[in-house]
Amino acid sequence: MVILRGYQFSVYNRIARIALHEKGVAYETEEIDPFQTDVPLDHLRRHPFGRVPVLSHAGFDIYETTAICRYIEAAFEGPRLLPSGAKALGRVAQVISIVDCYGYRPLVRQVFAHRVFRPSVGEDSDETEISKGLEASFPVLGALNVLAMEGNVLDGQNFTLADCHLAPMIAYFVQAAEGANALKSHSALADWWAYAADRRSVEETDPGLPSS
Ligand SMILES: N[C@@H](CCC(=O)N[C@@H](CS)C(=O)NCC(=O)O)C(=O)O
Repeated sequence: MVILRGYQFSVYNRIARIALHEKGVAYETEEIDPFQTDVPLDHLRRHPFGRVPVLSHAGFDIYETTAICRYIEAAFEGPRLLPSGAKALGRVAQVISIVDCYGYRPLVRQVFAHRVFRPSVGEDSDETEISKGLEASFPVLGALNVLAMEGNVLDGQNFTLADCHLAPMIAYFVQAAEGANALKSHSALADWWAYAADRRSVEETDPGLPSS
């Protein structure tokens, strides 16, 4: 049995879900909100840093989304989510690292959270966070646009673990008008998003907003 333990609105949770859907793996979910103070002890035993997601498969627990996705790719049959060529494989790892290190905070925690998510749950938002996030998002979008133009990754044809990783972040970012505008000026990345947004695994895992 496969169980994905995570928070429905988490982009990292969605990355793992997209990989599971792409592979055609049946799974159950256990909802854990890591932002609450009462994260269950069982979860902290599985994830010593108290974040989500954790994947459990036949008694084997694994956390860190990149590791989870690599495990899904190796453990299950289904379409391959990693290319075989050295350059493409390197680019997949590079996109994932860019997204984790430089993209998540500005795109999701600053722009999306303050412009879209917080208002949707009646929480205050901070315009300074949105401006800072937007400013920090430009080098990230620029770097990803260059990689998309090169053609080894985010090519709109071969769906890889890089696509799984980036799609939930862009899906949130473009819900803010500022985010949608910023994406438009990065045409290769915008073309990639037009392709990825229509992908069945991306559509099926859309968490919506708490208020919707
Ligand atoms: N490096 C972790 C990051 C996971 C992560 O940051 N998840 C967020 C939800 S999107 C979380 O659990 N946040 C809780 C917190 O920041 O306390 C991974 O790749 O799984």
